[in-house]
Amino acid sequence: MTAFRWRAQARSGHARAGYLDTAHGTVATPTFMPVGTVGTVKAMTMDAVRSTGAGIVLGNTYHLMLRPGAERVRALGGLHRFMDWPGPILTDSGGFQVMSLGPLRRLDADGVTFRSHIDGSEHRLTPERSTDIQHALDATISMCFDECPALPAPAEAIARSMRMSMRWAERCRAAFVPRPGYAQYGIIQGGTEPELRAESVRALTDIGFEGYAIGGLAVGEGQELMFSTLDVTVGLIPDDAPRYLMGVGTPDDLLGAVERGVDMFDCVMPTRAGRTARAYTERGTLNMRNARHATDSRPISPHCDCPACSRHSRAYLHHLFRTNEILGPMLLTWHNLSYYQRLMRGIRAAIVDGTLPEHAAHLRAQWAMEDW
Ligand code: PRF
Ligand code: ZN
Repeated sequence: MTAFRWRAQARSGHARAGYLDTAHGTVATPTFMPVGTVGTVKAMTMDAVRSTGAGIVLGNTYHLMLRPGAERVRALGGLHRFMDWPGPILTDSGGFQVMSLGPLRRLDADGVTFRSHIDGSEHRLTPERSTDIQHALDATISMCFDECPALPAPAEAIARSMRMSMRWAERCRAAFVPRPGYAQYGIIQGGTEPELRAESVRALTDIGFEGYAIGGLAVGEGQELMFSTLDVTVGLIPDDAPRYLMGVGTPDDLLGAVERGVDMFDCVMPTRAGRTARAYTERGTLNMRNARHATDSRPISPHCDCPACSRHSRAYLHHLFRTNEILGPMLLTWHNLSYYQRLMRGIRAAIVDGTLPEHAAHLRAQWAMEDW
C-alpha cells in the first residue's frame, strides 16, 4: 500500500522538483496534467497520452455525473478502468464547471442547482454529493467543491464567496473517505486580495488536506496579478504538501508559477489549441492553417519526437487542417501535449541540476524569437 505523499528531490529558489506517490503510481513534479473532461483526452488514445510523458490526467465531476453517470462508471470498474488510464487521475469537483453555466445555475448556501447543458434536466451539486461522485469515479485525487468568482469583482463579494467555499471545504472533508494512496485537496480562493488568500489558507490548513490548490486565478485578472497573488499565497501553504494551480496556462504562465513554488497544473490549452490548428513550439505558436506552411517540408519543431514532427511536414499538417481531416487535430494534439511535457521535463531537470535561472532565461529568449 502506497501512502499518498509529495517528497522533495531538489529546490531552486521557491521552485521545487519532487515526486508525488499515489495509489496509482508515482509522478515527477512539477507536472502538467492533460485534461480528459469526459473520460477522454480529446483526439488521443491513452497510450498516446502516456507516450508524451504525462503521468497524471484530469477528469470532471460535472461532465461525468451527467454522462455516463457516476454510478455507471463505478459499476464498470471506476474511471481508470473505464478510460484505460491505470495512472493517477485527479477529478475537479464541478464547482468551476457549473459556474460557467451562467443563467442555468442557482447558488445557495448548501450547494448549486443547475440545468444540464446537454438536455436541460435539473441536477444538484453539494459538497457532499461532489465528494461522493468523486469516490464513485475512484479519483486518485478529489477536489473540494468550491465557488470560483470571475474577476474583477468587489472585495466584499470575493470575501463572501471565499468564506462560503471554506465552509464547503469542511463539509467536503467530512464526506471524504480516506484510503491509502488517495488524496483530497482543498482549494484556496480569495481573488487577488492578499488578506483573503491568507485567511483561505488558514481555514484550509486548519481542516487539513493532503494537498492544496490555488483556485480563482486565470479568470480575467491578467498574468501580473496572477503572479503577485501566487507570490503572497504559495509560501503560506505547508512546504511538504503538493501545490496545484488550477486551469493554468500558457508555457510562460507555467514557468513563472513553477518559479513561485507550484507543483501541478492542468489546462485545456494544448489540447484545445491542437484541435484548432494552433501548434506550440520552443519559438512560440504557429497557426497550421496559415498559407505560409503550404509547401514547407520541415517538421513543426526540430526538437520534437512526436509523430507529427518525426513523420510529417508542416505542409502535411496544413493540408490536413485545410481539408478538415480528423488526423489534423489528432496529430497536433499529440504534438502540443508532447511540447508541454517536454517543457516540464526540461524545467524539472533544470531544478535538479541547479540551472533553473539560466534555463528560464533561455526559454523566454526562445519564445521571443522568430520561427526557425
Ligand atoms: N476551482 C475549481 N476548478 C477550477 C478553478 C477553480 O477556481 C479554476 C480557476 N482557474 C480552474 N478550474 N474547482
Ligand atoms: Zn511534435
